[in-house]
Amino acid sequence: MIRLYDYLPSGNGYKVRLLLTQLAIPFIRVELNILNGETRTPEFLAKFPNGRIPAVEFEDGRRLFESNAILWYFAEGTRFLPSDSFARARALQWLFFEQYNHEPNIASRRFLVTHPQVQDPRRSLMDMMLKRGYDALAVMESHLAGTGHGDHPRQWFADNRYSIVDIALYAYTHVAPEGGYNLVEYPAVRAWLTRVSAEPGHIPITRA
Ligand SMILES: N[C@@H](CCC(=O)N[C@@H](CS)C(=O)NCC(=O)O)C(=O)O
Repeated sequence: MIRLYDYLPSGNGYKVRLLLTQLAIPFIRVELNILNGETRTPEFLAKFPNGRIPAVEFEDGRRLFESNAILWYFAEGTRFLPSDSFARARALQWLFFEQYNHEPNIASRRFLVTHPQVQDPRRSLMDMMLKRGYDALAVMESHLAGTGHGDHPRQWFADNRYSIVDIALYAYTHVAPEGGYNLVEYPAVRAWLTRVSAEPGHIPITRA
């Protein structure tokens, strides 16, 4: 069976947990405590040199890390990933956006706020992360509310239906208040969060 190396509070791990659950793909979840260096042991690094979860190991020994690459692999050929080439490029656009503009600010700030005991040089960047996280939320709000030139309101991020892009962006947006973000000025984002959580097979981030 597939083994998913995971850490329950992690939104990146949650993305994979959520998709596998919604696809009804069985998996064994291996919980690693990232605070105790359990992803930095010689054994783990020999398999996953990036030293981070989520990471997946298949029965035949193949391995995959990076949450959005894992989502892409499992979503291929399912309703969670468009087949049209432009829609797929749009999906990638949002997955890269999530990793470059959204996660490094919103997820990192949440981690630092919820783990005050962890010493981390990024603590000097809390204000910058707050500002950049709000910038990312504004981009999402504009897409969903359809406020751009010649634009229209949208329910989802890619191809007019729920997809791995919604999963990837939902993972840290719905817990953004834990990192000090107030979503009151993002009504379209809040309505989209409610839609995502109403999808069949949805599980909360706290569900192992
Ligand atoms: N870009 C990676 C980020 C993975 C990541 O930062 N994982 C964190 C938990 S959310 C981790 O394992 N940290 C442990 C460490 O750095 O030692 C992804 O999307 O999978």
